[in-house]
Amino acid sequence: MALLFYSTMDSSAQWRHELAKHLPDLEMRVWPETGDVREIDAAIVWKPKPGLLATFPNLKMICSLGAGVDHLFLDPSLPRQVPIVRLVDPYMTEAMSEYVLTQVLCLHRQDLIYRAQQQEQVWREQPQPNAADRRVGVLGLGELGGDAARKLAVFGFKVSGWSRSEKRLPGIESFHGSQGLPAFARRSDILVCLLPLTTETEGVLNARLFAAMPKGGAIINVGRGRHLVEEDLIAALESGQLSAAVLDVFREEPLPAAHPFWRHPRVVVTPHVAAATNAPTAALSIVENLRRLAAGKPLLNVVDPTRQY
Ligand code: NDP
Ligand code: OXD
Repeated sequence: MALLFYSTMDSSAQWRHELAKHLPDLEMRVWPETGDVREIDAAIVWKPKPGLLATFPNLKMICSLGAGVDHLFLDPSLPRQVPIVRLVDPYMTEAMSEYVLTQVLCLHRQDLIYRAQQQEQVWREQPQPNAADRRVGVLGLGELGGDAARKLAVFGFKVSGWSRSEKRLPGIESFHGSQGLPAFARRSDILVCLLPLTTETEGVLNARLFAAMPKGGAIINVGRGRHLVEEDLIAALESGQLSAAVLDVFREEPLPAAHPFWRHPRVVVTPHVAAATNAPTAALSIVENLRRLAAGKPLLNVVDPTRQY
């Protein structure tokens, strides 16, 4: 089997090493050294150049090097008949939940206010609600959102979640569909976005959603930058409708130097690090699918191209 590797990150040597540990006979070709394109059976890719995947006539599987697959659907010539699989890695899930818990706890314990007070040498106690009085809403109850929601509930927060399909998760109030979104927003003091980016979810973090949230609420966006309508966030922060935003993902990455988010006192910026792909553990998910492909068995973590996730 010949495998094509393409990534915008300089990680091919590490991936070659990790895959060879499990599949020593695997022939991995790193773009642009593809050799005979007819020999490529599978591709593992991150942000492939539009048009690239269509050049392999015998491609049988496309693996995303991340949990998200929106980077693939940007390609108008993506070969629609080829199954797409994505990364589901317990290590990544734990990392994401760590990030979400860290940021929710910082917002809950008013870290931004105390940091600002320290700058001014102000010794002032802020009223502090208990976790049980803080309502946290998680948009997206999949692999990542589901784990984060469960762990937030363990900390005692009042947790709810929003998904496309109806869910019953112990200790988590569940909402679904567009009809469930306003009620979900109304009970979210802190709202975490862990949705995939699709045509339906693009721009979901907008003025209407912010207006439905309790005054002084906060958002954490770890999904994708295009979930957020940036000017609506700035306006909601200026009006006091929202008190803070934690952003890990952006419409343009790296975030341009002149972008107002860098200097906004109520915005926390991190450089798309909430849950990075970790080759040693992520390789296991890819190896399992390569073995299944070779054996003609059903693939795992297959994306539904009509839903785009
Ligand atoms: P999943 O596919 O497992 O879960 C997606 C969830 O979103 C599901 O609960 C799904 O509902 C819900 N959803 C999708 N579309 C809609 C919709 N239109 N309305 C309501 N709910 C919807 O994805 P993951 O949890 O694995 O990953 C989520 C995203 O996190 C990734 O796509 C990626 O963009 C982002 N990510 C960010 C990282 C970072 O470092 N910042 C790292 C890794 C991922 P249902 O359950 O009903 O299908
Ligand atoms: C991913 C990401 O989708 O890192 O895995 O954003």
